[in-house]
Amino acid sequence: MSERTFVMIKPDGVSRRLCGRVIARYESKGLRLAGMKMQIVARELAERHYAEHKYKPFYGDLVDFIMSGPSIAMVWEGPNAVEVVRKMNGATNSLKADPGTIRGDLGLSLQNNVVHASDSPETAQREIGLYFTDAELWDYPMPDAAWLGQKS
Ligand code: FUP
Repeated sequence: MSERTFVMIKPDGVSRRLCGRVIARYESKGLRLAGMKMQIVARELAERHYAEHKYKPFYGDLVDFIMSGPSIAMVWEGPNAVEVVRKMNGATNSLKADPGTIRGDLGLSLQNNVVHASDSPETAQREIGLYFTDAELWDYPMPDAAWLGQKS
């Protein structure tokens, strides 16, 4: 069954010109891009996004970092998308993330870890709702699925 997940290319990924490579990985995996938006996240949105970390010592730095430059918010869709994207992103700390993952291959540190992705379908629904309206999310046929005679 198809599932949607929220993904962000963080300011470090944008400024280091890694967007194309990150997006290509999700596309190559067969996921479908359902929504995309570039912005400098407003403080209120950043605080709502990371509300679960509000009382952690790194919260202030995290919010400042996510607002430090333009980021790209995206919704990716496909079977098991939440788990698939988390695996592709790798461990939170880039220095501990396995080679072959986005953070393992491209990330610099715990904070500069290139991407964010939802950690559960429930979180995905909440985060997608923070960043996108329904009208900003797109459904369209996948030609490769049609060629294979599958439902998209
Ligand atoms: P993840 O789900 O992999 O994005 O990781 P978390 O939700 O645990 O953390 C969110 C972000 O907070 C991480 F991307 C980096 C930052 N962080 C720190 O800066 N210090 C920490 O000790 C833990 C997380």
